[in-house]
Amino acid sequence: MNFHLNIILFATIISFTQNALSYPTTIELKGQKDDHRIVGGQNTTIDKHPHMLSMQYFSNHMCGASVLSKTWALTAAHCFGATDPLMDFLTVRAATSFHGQGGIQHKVKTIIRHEDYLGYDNDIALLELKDPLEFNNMIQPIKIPKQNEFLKPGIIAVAIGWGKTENDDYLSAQLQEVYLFTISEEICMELYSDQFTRNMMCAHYPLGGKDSCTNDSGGPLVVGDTQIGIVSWGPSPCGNSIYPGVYTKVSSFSTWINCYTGI
Ligand code: 4AZ
Repeated sequence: MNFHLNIILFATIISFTQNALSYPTTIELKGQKDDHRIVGGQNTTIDKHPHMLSMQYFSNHMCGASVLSKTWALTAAHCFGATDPLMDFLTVRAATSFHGQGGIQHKVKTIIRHEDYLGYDNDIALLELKDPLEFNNMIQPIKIPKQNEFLKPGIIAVAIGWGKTENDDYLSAQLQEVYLFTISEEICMELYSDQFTRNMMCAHYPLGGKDSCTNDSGGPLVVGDTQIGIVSWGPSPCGNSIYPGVYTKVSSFSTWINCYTGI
């Protein structure tokens, strides 16, 4: 275990030094030990992440989702059971920093779960909206990578969501962001063996204490202007220093997304 931790720490320190000049890292380095939001994150606002959606059932936040176009959103398949929910009560809330107020609710017309979704493999779903979103400074589409585009390990990515803040039962009223580092597939495969597949990727904070968590699921992990991951699964409690959070690797599904959406 120590061996793994050392590798991760070493890789992260190396990549951190490489990226230190080009990323906003001061906040992350402080560690924020007394602030346990979204497991180590901080308040943020929708204008900084205008692709962010709250997926809601009977007006309760369930999962994150992201805007791909005016009529398509991306989320995780595990946000749904095997059968469809009552579609009249399934909405995405756009243009708000608070899942419980403001913004605009759009009904979901269709849920497309990945055909090979099983356990946590192929944990991806598309939502077709009944009425198109209107883009503005609080609603904008996010880019997705090219199919099988290589993902550099050790780069900084931001996870956002209204999920559990302290491994307890409370959602965060305000949108949270947390800066994490991507990890190589080899390291993640060693840590999770058979549970980890080539359709997944990992991200963590090497000291622990920063992570996505329950109800952040389906939300985006973003590098620059591109969504590289979808919050999928991870250790419980969240924020483990050795076992990283696991995300659906979006670049494994770009062709699949294109088939349904034309994007
Ligand atoms: C969850 O319970 C969950 N740290 C989602 C993501 C992560 C952990 C748990 C990743 O849905």
